[in-house]
Amino acid sequence: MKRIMIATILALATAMPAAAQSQSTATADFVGLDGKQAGRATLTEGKKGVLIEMEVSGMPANRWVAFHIHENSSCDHTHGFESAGGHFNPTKAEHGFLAAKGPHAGDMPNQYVDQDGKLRAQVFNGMVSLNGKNGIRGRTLMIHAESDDYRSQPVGGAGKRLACAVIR
Ligand SMILES: [Cu+2]
Repeated sequence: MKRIMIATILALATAMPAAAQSQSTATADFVGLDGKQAGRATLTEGKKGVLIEMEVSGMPANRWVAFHIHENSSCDHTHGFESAGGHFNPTKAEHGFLAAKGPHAGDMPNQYVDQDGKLRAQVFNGMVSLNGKNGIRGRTLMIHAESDDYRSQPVGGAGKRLACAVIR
């Protein structure tokens, strides 16, 4: 049994470097307000956008929370992740899927946190790419304490920033 597990781990380890170096994939490690790692996202670029797959722990249980791409490349937990800046908004649009002049390219649907405080999600954002003009590599993924109302300016009432991840 042990031998089989070691073989599997080795196979995974040798398969991983190629994917990590690819221009069409990225990873983002989430940091919580305590400064500790809270989870991870993997990002894969498709022809018309980016697929974001993630799992983050220590989030508020049984609640919908806002999830955005913010513009800066910094997650400073000592100042509530303000260093990440505002939403990624290359077209100077309004915030919100339901706003008259929205949305920001970094706007994404609210996500649900399980009763164990884990947010598990797979989200496709068709307004961004990993590299180039609308590229999000070097920007940040952000999870908030409240849900996004998809209308209010400039952040949809999303509340406190709880977890932040720089896309690398
Ligand atoms: Cu946000």
